[in-house]
Amino acid sequence: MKPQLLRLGDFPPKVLARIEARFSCHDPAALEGSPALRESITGIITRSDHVIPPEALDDLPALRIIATTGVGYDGIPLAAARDRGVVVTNTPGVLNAAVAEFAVAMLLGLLRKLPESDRYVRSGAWKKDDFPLAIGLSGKRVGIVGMGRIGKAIAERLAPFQVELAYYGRHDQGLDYRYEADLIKLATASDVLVVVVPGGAATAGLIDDRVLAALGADGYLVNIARGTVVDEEALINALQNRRIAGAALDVFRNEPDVDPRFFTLENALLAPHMGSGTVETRGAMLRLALDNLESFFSTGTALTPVPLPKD
Ligand code: 8YV
Repeated sequence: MKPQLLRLGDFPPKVLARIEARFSCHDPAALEGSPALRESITGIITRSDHVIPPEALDDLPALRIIATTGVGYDGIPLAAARDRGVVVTNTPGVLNAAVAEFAVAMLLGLLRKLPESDRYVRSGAWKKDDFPLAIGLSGKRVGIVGMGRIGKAIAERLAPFQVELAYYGRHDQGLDYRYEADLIKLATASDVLVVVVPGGAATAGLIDDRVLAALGADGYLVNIARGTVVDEEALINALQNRRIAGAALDVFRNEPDVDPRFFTLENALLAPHMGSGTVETRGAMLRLALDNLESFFSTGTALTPVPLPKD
């Protein structure tokens, strides 16, 4: 008998079909009024951009594993999982290239005014006046906030653009790029900040009005991490008052209900959390999530478990 999974978060039909080829997959509604089904659930499959409240794990006495299709696990109640002896897995590594190249694409699009240029040509404005000059990337000082696997992949892709790279993180990793232990100092010495730290309580509001002020009126922000990492009120205010030059954002608080004030900002490039959104990458993420489940159910060990909090 196939292991019984609870599906939390939306999955397209083709993805569901691939899950159901290997597991029996149920949505929360199917468990309502069915104690027997609820008691048969041994795994949860979810998405990293879906937040699971701790109480969702209640009344699942047979739950043993939560597998997310994504590298971020800030939406998973880790302490609740730990307390219940539940393993949590993510899909690290397989999305580094996709997310990194999208961060570079957003930065170039922002600096070179790509969205505006497309609208300009389509509108016929080219017949009336010149398109405004943009900003080049070459020679700029780029500060990477969070030098994990994806941060490193971004740095590797930016280096050929002849930029000056520096980074902020928990410790100096002895890389070829300058390490800055003080985020304000990094922002002060950067033309661009690329935010790629993990989401969660430890990074909530990390990019606040002080950091934005240090980045300055000629500075640009790229957020490919989580919406929670940025103080959105401070960012909107900085963009509205041009206290920073622009921002490219792939993530927002309360996705997909993006704060409508972003929609009127000409110095913001907006994307729908699509950093890992390529056919190849989402396929690899799903495969790894399903392989984690299969490995765990057949051997008792997962392939890529995440560390659970000790206290
Ligand atoms: C999302 C992401 O997971 O991997 C992550 O942490 O944020 C993205 O890849 C994507 O929405 C698919 O779940």
